[in-house]
Amino acid sequence: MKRIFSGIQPSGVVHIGNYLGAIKQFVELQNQDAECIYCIVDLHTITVPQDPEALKKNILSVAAIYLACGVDPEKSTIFVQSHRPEVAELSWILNCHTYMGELERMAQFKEKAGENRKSVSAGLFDYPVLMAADILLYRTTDVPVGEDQKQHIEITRDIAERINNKYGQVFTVPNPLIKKETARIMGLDDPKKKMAKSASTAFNYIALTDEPDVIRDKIKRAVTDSGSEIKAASDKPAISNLLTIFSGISGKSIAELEQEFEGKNYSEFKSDLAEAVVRFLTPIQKKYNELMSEPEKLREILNAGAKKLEPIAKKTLIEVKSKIGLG
Ligand code: AQP
Repeated sequence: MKRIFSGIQPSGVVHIGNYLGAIKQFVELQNQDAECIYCIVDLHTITVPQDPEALKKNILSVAAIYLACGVDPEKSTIFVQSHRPEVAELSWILNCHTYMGELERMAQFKEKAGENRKSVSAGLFDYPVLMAADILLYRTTDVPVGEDQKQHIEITRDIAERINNKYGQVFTVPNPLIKKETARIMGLDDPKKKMAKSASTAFNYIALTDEPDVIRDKIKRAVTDSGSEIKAASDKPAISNLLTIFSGISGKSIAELEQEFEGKNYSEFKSDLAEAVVRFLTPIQKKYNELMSEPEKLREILNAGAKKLEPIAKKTLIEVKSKIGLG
């Protein structure tokens, strides 16, 4: 049986890129023959500075987003990364089997550290190893993620194979699950860069919790391309991105949408897209608000999830330590 593991950082508002690249797959997978574990990766979030009160709230907010989008705690295990401390110990062991040169090549680190390499945290550099520890601790077979995380799954595979080759079979080697069509949703303000929670302006993303008028305003202001045709093409990155979002939330194919909007202008297209996004998010937001008004219920679900994972986390750690000669 497949074991699925993935996570989202409680580092700000969850956006439609996180939904289309990751959460949508989380929901689909739980309805297949797979055991699903979805994490709120708070330890990854502190690799860059956080406000403690905001972080506490964002952890519950990501839990509520998971549930509101359809992740069902009866079918999937939902938990907070730091509630299972075994991951930190495994992370150390993996660190000792990872090369500095491998981590220096990571695109996410290069992008997030920028010119500031000397003053970012060691945790930011080590981010992929902690991610590998999460995936390997729970003996994951498949990891649903957006395109930006592909390189981190590759390094996870490399570390797992290296340890398996050296000490004998210890880890399950995981595969990435990337949905080609929605693997990389781009920013509304710049279709050359991915939509990101940490973008410098909120006009970059549509948050799943944005009010209807905010959504309408953001889509109205979204960058477009030259020309007037509603068509997905390499010289039309902005319209292609808006079509991808439209397709992802409506279930209509890009070809169907191109046909539907033939002869219409950008303004009509954007207005219909905005209404489609509002329609899609309204029931999610209603559920989200209900869930956020009962934080104790959310905490119960998260605590139960962490408890359920204790045996497998402990077992993996004992096995790994024994194989490499610890204890
Ligand atoms: N733009 C995106 N398109 C498709 N998938 C995306 N993901 C993120 N951005 C896009 C996927 O969402 C999951 C959770 O991401 P994360 O919380 O780990 O954050 P991230 O990948 O670092 O991206 P964010 O949300 O934009 O945050 P910041 O700004 O902090 O980098 C992952 O599966 C990711 O691939």
